[in-house]
Amino acid sequence: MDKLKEKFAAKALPMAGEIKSLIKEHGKTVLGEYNIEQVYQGMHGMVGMVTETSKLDPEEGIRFRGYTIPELREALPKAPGGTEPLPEGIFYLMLIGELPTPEDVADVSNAWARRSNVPKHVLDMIDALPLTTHPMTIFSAAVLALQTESVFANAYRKGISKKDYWDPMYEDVMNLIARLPRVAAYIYRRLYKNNVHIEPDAKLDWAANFAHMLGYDEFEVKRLMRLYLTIHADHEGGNVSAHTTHLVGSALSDAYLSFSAGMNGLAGPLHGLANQEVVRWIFDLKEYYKGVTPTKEQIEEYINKTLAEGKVIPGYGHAVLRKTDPRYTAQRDFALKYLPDDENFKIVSMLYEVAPKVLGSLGKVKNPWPNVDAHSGVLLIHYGIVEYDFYTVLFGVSRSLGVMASLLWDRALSMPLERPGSVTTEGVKKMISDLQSAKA
Ligand code: HAX
Repeated sequence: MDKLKEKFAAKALPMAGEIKSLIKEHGKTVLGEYNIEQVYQGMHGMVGMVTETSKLDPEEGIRFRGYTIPELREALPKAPGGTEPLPEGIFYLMLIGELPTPEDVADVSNAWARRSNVPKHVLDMIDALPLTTHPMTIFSAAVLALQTESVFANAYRKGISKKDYWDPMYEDVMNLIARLPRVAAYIYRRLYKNNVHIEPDAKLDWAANFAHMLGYDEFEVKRLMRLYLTIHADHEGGNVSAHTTHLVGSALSDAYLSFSAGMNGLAGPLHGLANQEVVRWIFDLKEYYKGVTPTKEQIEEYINKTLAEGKVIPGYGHAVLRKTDPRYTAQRDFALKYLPDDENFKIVSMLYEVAPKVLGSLGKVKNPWPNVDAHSGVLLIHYGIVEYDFYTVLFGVSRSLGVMASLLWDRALSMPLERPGSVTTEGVKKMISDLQSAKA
């Protein structure tokens, strides 16, 4: 048995009992109120689920098990000679709730290398899709095709006690995460590198092996990949990809079915697809100004043009955050250190000076500051990964760490079927008039 599995069981299973008593004693305690606006506008700010892995503060940004991104860039174990955390470490932290040692991280790395085999039918299925298919569609379909391997689905069919659900779910979660870099790299090489594939190297860590299979063996790309896959991992439970994975998983759909559903949400332009949209927007901006690096005034003019066309400025705004996203800041920090003279980074920096002012002046944008997606593309382009339609797949590979850790917690804590209520507008109107008559 993986050491991680033993540690998880020791940590999570007693908590299931604790939660039962907590609900028994305090189940009727009121957590908050909500209003009509929230019901109509995406349930923003309504607390409706429990997520153990991370918590988002509107002003401060994300904390993973209490640690901020700058703290984790310091504290998480790194590859020999590396400067950025290994994503294995953030997965361990989210799952176990404690900072891992280098040995813990090596154990996770080895477990994923051991579990990474992707069955041939999945690669054949990828090969069967037209080359014009969006990489996120292929990615989601490939995850579904992997569902043939679900240990949980198999155990459920054979008959398994509720209290043991977490056990096969652990196997699915680990196997799925282990297989994703190979699946994603296969999609990338097929679409953009003449269908010439690169075999995994089991000696490399998860992120370095991914960079290797994509075709980038340079130390600098591996360094970026470790940072990228760490900071995109989780953003508490309510974001579309995390919430979808959790919701679908609540029907006892296995990890593959749940994660594929989550990825379909990540593929939306208001969520993870924003990273490709940012780059498209920057390239359109450059083309508009005839390929010459635009000035701040021209950037402002182009923002206003985008807004006048009724479009959003991709990479800016957030449903919860009210300050610059610390994931943006971590990437900016990386760029200032390693690529300060990059032309696209300079545009991203000018945008940072101009866009919040313009968006803020509209008076309706609740958060005029940049989010994670405003920065990631220019770092990838700098190192030659220019195929921006693929960027959301990179995000998806990272997001697996958070949503899969959460799904495993869901099963260990016996989280039930999720089934919120809904209202009709007729019902809302009646509620309002009843309240008004009661007051009169
Ligand atoms: N550009 C232009 N207008 C924007 C805007 C932006 N970047 N952000 C918000 N607005 C507008 C909204 O469209 C809305 O306009 P209407 O009232 O006319 O409909 C108004 O400001 C109020 O919106 P809000 O309450 O501030 O924002 P929401 O919580 O409704 O939406 C979004 C949050 C992230 C969807 C939004 O800010 C947006 O569309 N941003 C651009 C797309 C983007 O970067 N998405 C990635 C977000 C982070 C993420 O999930 N990454 O994966």
